[in-house]
Amino acid sequence: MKRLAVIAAAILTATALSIAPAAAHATLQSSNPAENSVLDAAPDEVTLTFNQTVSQNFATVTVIGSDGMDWAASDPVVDGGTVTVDLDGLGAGGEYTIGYRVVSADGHPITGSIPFQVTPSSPTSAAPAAPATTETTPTAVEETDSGFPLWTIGAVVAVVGAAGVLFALRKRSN
Ligand SMILES: [Cu+2]
Repeated sequence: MKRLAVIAAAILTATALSIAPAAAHATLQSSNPAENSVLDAAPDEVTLTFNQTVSQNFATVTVIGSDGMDWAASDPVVDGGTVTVDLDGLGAGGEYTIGYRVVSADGHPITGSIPFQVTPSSPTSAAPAAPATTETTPTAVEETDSGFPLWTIGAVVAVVGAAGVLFALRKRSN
């Protein structure tokens, strides 16, 4: 029983470590809208193209406006190396930031953000971009991470493994 616990702990720890090894992981190749692009209308969807297949699970994409709202109107759809999220319009003209988090085939989470602008050509600029004032501007867009990060699995496994080792050691010292 004691030995079993030790073996189980060893296996679990090895499994946790095997999540880590680095193979070439996915990198973002392009996006639509492109980084720093200036659009005169809200796009229908956001597409991210990676250089290799990414995991069907764990993908999250947000489209955060300067109002702090997430305008992504669907869950991300992963098709090979392409991740798409629908937009159901956007808010006022201004800055938006695509925030993404995907897990590449080698298990590494890939995160990034892609800023773009929408400047409606209509004369009614509802929300003019405020010029630099001393007013505090909300710069940090907190990325809500609704995905289930792989590292938490590793952490849980590691904790379970450590507990098993501790248990075994404690039994031995009795
Ligand atoms: Cu990697």
